[in-house]
Amino acid sequence: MKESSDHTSISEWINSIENGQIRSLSRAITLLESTRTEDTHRAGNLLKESLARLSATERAPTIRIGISGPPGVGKSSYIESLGMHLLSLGHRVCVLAIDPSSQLSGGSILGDKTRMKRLSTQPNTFIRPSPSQQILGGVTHATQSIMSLCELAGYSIILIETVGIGQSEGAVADMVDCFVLLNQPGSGDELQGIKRGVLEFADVLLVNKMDGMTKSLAQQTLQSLRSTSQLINHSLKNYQVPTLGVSSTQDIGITESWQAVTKFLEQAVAEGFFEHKRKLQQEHWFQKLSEYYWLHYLQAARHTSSFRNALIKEIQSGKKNVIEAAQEFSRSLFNKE
Ligand SMILES: Nc1nc2c(ncn2[C@@H]2O[C@H](COP(=O)(O)OP(=O)(O)OP(=O)(O)O)[C@@H](O)[C@H]2O)c(=O)[nH]1
Ligand SMILES: [Mg+2]
Repeated sequence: MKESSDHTSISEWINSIENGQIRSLSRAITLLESTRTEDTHRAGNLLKESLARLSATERAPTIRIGISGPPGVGKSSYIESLGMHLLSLGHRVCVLAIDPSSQLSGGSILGDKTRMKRLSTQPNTFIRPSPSQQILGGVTHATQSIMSLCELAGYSIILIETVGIGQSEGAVADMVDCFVLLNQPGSGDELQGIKRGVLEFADVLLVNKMDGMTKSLAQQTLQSLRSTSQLINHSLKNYQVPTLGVSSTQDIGITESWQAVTKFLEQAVAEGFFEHKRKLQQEHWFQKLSEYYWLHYLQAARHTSSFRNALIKEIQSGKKNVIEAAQEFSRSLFNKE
């Protein structure tokens, strides 16, 4: 009885998300982000039904674009400017922010709505700041689930802001159809510091702040970045990564940057690379979700297992070493009746 009434309310909930009710979408995202064990089951049901609904209807795929770059480079400002341009083209735009460092800082440093003043007041726009709490199992599996809900809500483009801190670009690149990397105007020496590995994730490279006092430095950076980018061996055959200058605050080069993104997407679709990346996204999502459920399982076991407490005592009294005990504990989880 409980299951069936839960099912009905979830169906209604999904209907209202599909009908564009922003509050329903926000509530669903909050549920997916919840770290409470009692919410996990309901979140799983909501997601399951949403995915069934998505695959039952024919719709053009929502395009997922990752916008990354170092802190303060102007990611939020660029998203504001690009978002306004996309609205003018008739798109419905969703902005998500993920903060790979939130597990360390415990706080949200991204998704600052005040940096997106124009965009945040527009209809056909949904902006979701990064979760302020640590999500069990990391943020990435939740972000992919949230993207599906936004797809259900009919957004045609999802822009994901993430701060670039080395390895995090790879995680984001695995979730999106196109990865845009923003660069700071800086000296040639600083440019040397940009890891080749990070550049290799980029489908489009931008140098921001091509205006005012920073314009000439930005132009120099653009020159050196152009020569570096020629060396990038992109996974899409015969693709030269476009490298452009923009000013997010002055709305300069925004249209051209979007043209570069669409050109990349067109070539990616034509060569089957888009489809290939979508499959990789699913594989990555499956992996992250499995880790998430496994962690849940482990946490539940941690609360109940007297065997675990006995093992800890054995470690503390020097009867067993940590490795032996951890292996024994993990095996016991598999072997449970
Ligand atoms: N001159 C100039 N300043 C810019 C431009 N874009 C952003 N800024 C400024 O750079 C600062 C940082 O901009 P944000 O858009 O918040 O940068 P961000 O990369 O989102 O920052 P975090 O989310 O904190 O990593 C702000 O003071 C912006 O006004 C630009 O095109 N030109
Ligand atoms: Mg920002």
